[in-house]
Amino acid sequence: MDNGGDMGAPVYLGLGSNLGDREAAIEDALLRLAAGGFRVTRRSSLWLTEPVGGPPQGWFLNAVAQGETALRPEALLEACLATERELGRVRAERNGPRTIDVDILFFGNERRSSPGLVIPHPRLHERRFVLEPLAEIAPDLVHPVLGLTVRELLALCPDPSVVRPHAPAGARA
Ligand code: PH2
Ligand code: MG
Ligand code: MG
Repeated sequence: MDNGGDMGAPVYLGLGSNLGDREAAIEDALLRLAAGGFRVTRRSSLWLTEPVGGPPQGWFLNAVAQGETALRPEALLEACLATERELGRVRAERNGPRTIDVDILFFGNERRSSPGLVIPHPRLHERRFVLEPLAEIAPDLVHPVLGLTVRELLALCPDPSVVRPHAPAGARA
């Protein structure tokens, strides 16, 4: 049956950068993902976030994008990893500094659990740097496994790390 061009339920990606021009990396990544078949329908603002885990490292800019895609989850993951490579990400140390990280948070209500791809992202509910930007654009979205809204997950999140709005370039002191 013709689905009238429906690309399915919204997909949410998390983006993070703490190396180089962080803001440019997030913008560049979103453009590359769009070119690769992820149509961005909403995006959060940029949030300045304290690093969680990993070695001592600089603060991140984090953001979340909502979009639609005809790609299967595995193909979208490939597009995310290709974007990371194109932006010069070098995977040295787990949770180490990176020019860009692009994670699939939700893919509609789908669930996946293979070694390279777990959907929903298995740690998103533990991470304020994901929940805060997600709550900005989708507070009523229900986590398909945990059965709680993003707003509820944020209220319950024990992560004490600092997450605050990133002042736009023109408004910085
Ligand atoms: N990503 C991680 C580990 N820690 N901390 C912040 N603040 N932002 C991130 O994007 C981040 C992190 C693993 O991908
Ligand atoms: Mg990540
Ligand atoms: Mg990642």
